[in-house]
Amino acid sequence: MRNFSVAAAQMGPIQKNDSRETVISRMIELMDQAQKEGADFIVYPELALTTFFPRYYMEDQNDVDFWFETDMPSKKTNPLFEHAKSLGMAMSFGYAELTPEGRHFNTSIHVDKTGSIVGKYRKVHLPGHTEFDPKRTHQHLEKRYFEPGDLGFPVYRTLDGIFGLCICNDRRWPETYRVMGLQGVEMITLGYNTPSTNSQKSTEGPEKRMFHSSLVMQAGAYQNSTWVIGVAKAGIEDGHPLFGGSVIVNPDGEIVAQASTDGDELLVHSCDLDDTVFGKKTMFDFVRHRQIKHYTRITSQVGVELPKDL
Ligand code: ING
Repeated sequence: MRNFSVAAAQMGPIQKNDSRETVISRMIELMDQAQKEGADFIVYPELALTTFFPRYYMEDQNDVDFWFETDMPSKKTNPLFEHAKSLGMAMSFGYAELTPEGRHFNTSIHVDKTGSIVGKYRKVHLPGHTEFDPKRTHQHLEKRYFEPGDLGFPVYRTLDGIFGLCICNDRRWPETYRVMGLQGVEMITLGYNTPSTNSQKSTEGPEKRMFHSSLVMQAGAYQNSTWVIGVAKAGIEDGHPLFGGSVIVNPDGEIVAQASTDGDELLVHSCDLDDTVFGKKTMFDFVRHRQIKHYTRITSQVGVELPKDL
């Protein structure tokens, strides 16, 4: 038994004018509630410190950099780190990272109970576009404001198990889970900020969005026999709706807890990392079943290449 209690801390909307301090106090409130409910580890969303600013077209780099953190922890985020340490609570959360070299990433970290950053990840799959697109009901400019992550999909040992991170759009790509699965991952934590409606396809509403979001996390969990914790930033941010649907998915791909609101909401569930063992020893015992000589297209091709004789 390698049991511990996870709190998926879904966050409601963060408005453009909300200060980092206001957000940090909301995160601390959720952490206190998680502590009361016996959680050892709290998981916050993608870009948890600010509104989802990639929905706005900006040209002035100073306007863009306003949304980024140059230090982690910093004066503004230290209270969160100190509070977690005082409670002996591990945590993971996402933020916009501006490195000393001036590089911009959509980043997530895992901080252990002693306050050390034990895991760091920079979002690899950036959705959306780089220039203003007048055809869209709202912009999605992650390709404009972030570079693709340069850390790969690392795993790290903490809480007596093997953990990994990914972020939002990453959850839609099977490669994300498999690369971590091939490193023995037992729990993947991810945050997301997903618009309720498609800016290009008016027929796609929140139900379809929610279906796809759960589908990909359940598949990733099952196909790699790992826990997946998916945590939304939800609600209406300055008129732009994001959907919730945060989930805790077990290594069988079953949703064991799901958010029912679009606000700040805590899901607490006891997770046993040993629940990953059966799948890794049977159906997804990769070394016994995978035939990699037939998989070469997956890393040798970016896009579709029709066979010559097709
Ligand atoms: N958000 C979305 C996501 O992958 C998106 C991007 C929007 C995908 C709409 C599909 C449809 O959940 C982020 N931040 O990646």
